[in-house]
Amino acid sequence: MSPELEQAGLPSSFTSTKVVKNSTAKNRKKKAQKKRNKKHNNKSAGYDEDAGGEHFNYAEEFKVIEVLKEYRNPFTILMSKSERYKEDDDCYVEEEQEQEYTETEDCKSEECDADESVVTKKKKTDLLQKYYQQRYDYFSLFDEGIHIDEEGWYSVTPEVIADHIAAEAHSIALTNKTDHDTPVVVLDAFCGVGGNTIQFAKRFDRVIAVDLDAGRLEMARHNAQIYGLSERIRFIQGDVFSVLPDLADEGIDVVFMSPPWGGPDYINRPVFCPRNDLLEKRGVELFQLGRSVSKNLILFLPRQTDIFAIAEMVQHEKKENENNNCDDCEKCNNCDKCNDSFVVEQHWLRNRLKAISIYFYP
Ligand code: MGP
Ligand code: SAH
Repeated sequence: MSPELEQAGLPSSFTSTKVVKNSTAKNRKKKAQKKRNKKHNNKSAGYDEDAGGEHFNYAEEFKVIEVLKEYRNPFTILMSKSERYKEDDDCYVEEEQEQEYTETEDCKSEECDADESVVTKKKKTDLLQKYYQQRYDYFSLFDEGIHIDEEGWYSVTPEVIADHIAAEAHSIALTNKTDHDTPVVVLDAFCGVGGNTIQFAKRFDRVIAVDLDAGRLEMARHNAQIYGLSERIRFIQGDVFSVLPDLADEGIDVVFMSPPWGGPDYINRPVFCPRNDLLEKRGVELFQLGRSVSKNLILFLPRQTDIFAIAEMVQHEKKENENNNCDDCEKCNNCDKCNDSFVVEQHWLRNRLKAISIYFYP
């Protein structure tokens, strides 16, 4: 166990941080102005805008559980400048990986240079090998005959993380449920090979699992059978954009979305834009669709997701529904009704930041 985690009293296998956003654009502008005024005073306290002070800009925006802030600065994933990202200590991992793929022994030979497909194949094999090594992280019952295809390998949510999300989702569903006599239902809009679906089925009365790919959906059904949970899952093959509107009357308490991030190369983007990098620039539409099915929405996204773009999506939604604001919202900008808030959670596995979840709920 790392000394930091031991000190924090956290398990080494899995920890999660909650970052609560609670700030409007106006507040941000005011804070930015305040910060500019303070810039020179702050230099003595380690704040230096020219040398990476943007960390601190973000830090002021968010409220963080202190002990985890000490463990690892969660704001390193939120930087918007690519140069900054490259300079960051954590970045060596990605650079190392890139080297590994382009400079392997085979690739240096003339023969290999001449045949690009060999390089691609090698890269692919190495990549799948990396995921295969983590097979028990993905499914503890892997040896019972779990089925996974290529996209499944690089997209499946590790079991301990999926279990944690399921617990959070269930608690959100129960808290916001009005009719406690009806079943507690979750929609897994991108079910893949079933990493999340299976963990949801452990806690929820009913799970609706949707995926565009019939083969992968069948794998999810098969895998759920291995866990003895397929009975409570309804599998639907189709495109979320056409399937979800028809599910509005299904009494869905919470929607979970783990869409494709553009393949394993998603990590090479310094910042992942939830508007443009999801489903051919349909990120905003996806968010709105999820919220139209249930106000309780969870998005599972890359670790380097631009959180401010998420905030903008929420604010836009607020503006569209101005009736929900308080009577004096323009001036107020600070009451519960006018303030936007959502929770960002980092998912760590063996000291590695794997992904984030963003929880939206009333
Ligand atoms: P990763 O960064 O591709 O690999 O995925 P790895 O080896 O787990 O990370 P490393 O930094 O330790 O090397 C990290 C996690 O993100 C995976 O376990 C999946 O849960 C999730 N994930 C990755 N991709 C490419 C996708 C995707 O396209 N969609 C979804 N929903 N999840 C993904
Ligand atoms: N959470 C899953 C992984 C999801 S990967 C797990 O743990 O196993 C993303 C999935 O979204 C892929 O299986 C892909 O087939 C599916 N998908 C992509 N576009 C889609 C769409 N428009 N509608 C529904 N599913 C889609």
